[in-house]
Amino acid sequence: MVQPTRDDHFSFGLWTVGWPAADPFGTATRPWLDPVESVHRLSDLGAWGVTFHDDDLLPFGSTPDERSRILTRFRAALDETGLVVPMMTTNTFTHPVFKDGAFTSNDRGVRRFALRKILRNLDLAAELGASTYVFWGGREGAEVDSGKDIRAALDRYREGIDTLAAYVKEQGYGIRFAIEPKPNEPRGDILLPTLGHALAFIAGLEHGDIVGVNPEVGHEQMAGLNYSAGIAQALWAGKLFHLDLNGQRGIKYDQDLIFGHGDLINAFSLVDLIEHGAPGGGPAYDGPRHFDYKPLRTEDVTGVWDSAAANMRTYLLLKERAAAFRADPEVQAALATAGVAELSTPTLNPGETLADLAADRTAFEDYDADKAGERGYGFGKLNQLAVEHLMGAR
Ligand code: 3MF
Ligand code: MG
Ligand code: MG
Ligand code: MG
Repeated sequence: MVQPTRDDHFSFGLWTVGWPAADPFGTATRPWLDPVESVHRLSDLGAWGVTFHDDDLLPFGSTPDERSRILTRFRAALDETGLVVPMMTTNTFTHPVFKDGAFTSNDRGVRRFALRKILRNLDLAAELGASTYVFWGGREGAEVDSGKDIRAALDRYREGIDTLAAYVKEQGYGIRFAIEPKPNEPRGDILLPTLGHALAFIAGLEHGDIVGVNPEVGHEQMAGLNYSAGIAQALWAGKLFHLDLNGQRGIKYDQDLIFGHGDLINAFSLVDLIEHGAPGGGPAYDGPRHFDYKPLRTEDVTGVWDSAAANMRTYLLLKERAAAFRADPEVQAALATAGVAELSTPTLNPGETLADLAADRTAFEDYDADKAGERGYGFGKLNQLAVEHLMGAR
């Protein structure tokens, strides 16, 4: 059960296992990793897919010859292993040209260059069969309030996404976009800082029908938010197109820990939600289980592959524990006490008007608010059952 298979749909970014572990205070602690080796190692571990930024595979500034040589080798590795490329994305953050952003740089030439860079990689994504294209706008932001007109920046962000979405439709690529929110790092303040901001932005797009979100565990938690609650809202909105699984311990820099190595209780409720759907039914997530983590800087190459395996193993263990939680009659009883299913009943009766409600004395005049206020919901007991299942104590 805890041995990953292709059916689990686990995918990894090339930039995760391939991170050489340079940070703002220290140089790399690990050698460059050949993407072809990553494909083989991930496949051996039971992964199903590999994802990447253009520059992860094809270094910035590669000549057409270099690009085709690298792509030939990479495709051969995919063919040999059967690994798929479910998602691709663009690096619009590393090169100094993007230091003030890509879609939202104050410099118009940079914005035009960014569009071209993304367009070229979208064509490659279509060729490789990717169905999701992620936009993480890490440099779309500012440190200085008066240095960025946020309204104009959002206009340009919208222009960029809509222009590219229109292109994808015209070309008939079966690709959907997924915006990845993050509150800060590398910019002091990043545009579309949370999943909620991104959903509001998407609602104002012309081509928003093919645009959803790619929320990352750590990014939402860096904003102090509840990841699984956010994922539930994205599912509710029909906008959970992809996700980035990892771990984070509180409001600090982006840790990209192994999945579950941060808020384990929230990871449990997340896996329960995306595997089983809401308690009263409702859509579960059927897209890739994508890991965007970083092997700790302290690890050697052995630690890289151990940590990749750990992400999948933790996910599968949580899936097993969540199934046991759902099946437990004591949990069912606790859910009933808490009234969880009752929330799915509409507040008004079918056909009932506000005038009918106003005439219903049992709803107000004869309603015993004090008595209702005495109700115990038993949420603490319910959560203890979750914790005990999570610990393998039940
Ligand atoms: C940074 C990230 C990014 C995105 C990636 C798009 C470099 O905090 O999470 O990883 O996930 O750019 O997939
Ligand atoms: Mg992160
Ligand atoms: Mg990240
Ligand atoms: Mg990410």
